[in-house]
Amino acid sequence: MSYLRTVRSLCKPSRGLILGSLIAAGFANHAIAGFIVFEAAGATPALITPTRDAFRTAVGGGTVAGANGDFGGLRREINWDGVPNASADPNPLAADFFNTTSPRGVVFSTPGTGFLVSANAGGSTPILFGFPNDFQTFSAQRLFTAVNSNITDVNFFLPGTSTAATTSAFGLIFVDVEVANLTKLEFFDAGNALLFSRTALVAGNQGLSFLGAVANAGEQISRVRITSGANTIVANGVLGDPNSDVVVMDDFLFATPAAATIPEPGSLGLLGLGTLAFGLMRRRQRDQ
Ligand SMILES: [Ca+2]
Ligand SMILES: [Ca+2]
Ligand SMILES: [Ca+2]
Repeated sequence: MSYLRTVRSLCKPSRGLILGSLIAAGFANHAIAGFIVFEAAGATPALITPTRDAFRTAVGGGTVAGANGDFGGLRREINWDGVPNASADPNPLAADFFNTTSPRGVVFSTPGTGFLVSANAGGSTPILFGFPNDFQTFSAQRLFTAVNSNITDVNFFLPGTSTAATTSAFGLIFVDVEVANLTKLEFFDAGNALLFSRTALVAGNQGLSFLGAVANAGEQISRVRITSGANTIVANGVLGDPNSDVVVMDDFLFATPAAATIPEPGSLGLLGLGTLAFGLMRRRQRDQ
């Protein structure tokens, strides 16, 4: 199954409320932000590939990566598969691996204790984090997870630098989503205001779920929070809680992080509207 739809996912405030918040805050375009959602779930990679491909097209296209997961300067991917053994299970993945060793403009953080990329076959560490009956790959052979937490935060930088940046689109593949409304994506702006939130489709045991969204009104995503199920991976073959849904991740796809621009294109019109409303209010007060 697959769905493509535009979601006005947050509030739909009345025009008066919008104008009120515009006057109070200067601009508040997140309140009427829209994102184009791409989502699909299925038992095999083939069932979600068309939706992944549609997301790729929406973010600039390309199917063959250049250096550092770069697709024409427009977008990036991380499939984890090229991570060396020294940075894979049982060894931790450095949080800034994909902005230093392989600069793609993302640095991870978590309330947990770190990150793991799963082992390749043929070594002494079991593949798929030691759960071959729960996980599979979308892209072979490696998967990704936070350790001791179901939360991964993704912060964006101009690739290879410490200059904070924003993206306009983010999507990923979840593995083994079995319970609804636990696994989700949240996007935040530079002021930490929530721009977008959506839960992943249930794919069943060992299934794959794609969830991504593309800004369609100039929204600038400063941080993505990924909530992967409710369970945690403690170490290879060890869960934090045997009774709740464990979910891990495969491919990340995102628009190449770029320097934030202020004001945003969508804000210009709103700012003008706010100024107009303010002017009208003052004129009305003056006329009374
Ligand atoms: Ca499972
Ligand atoms: Ca992979
Ligand atoms: Ca699960």
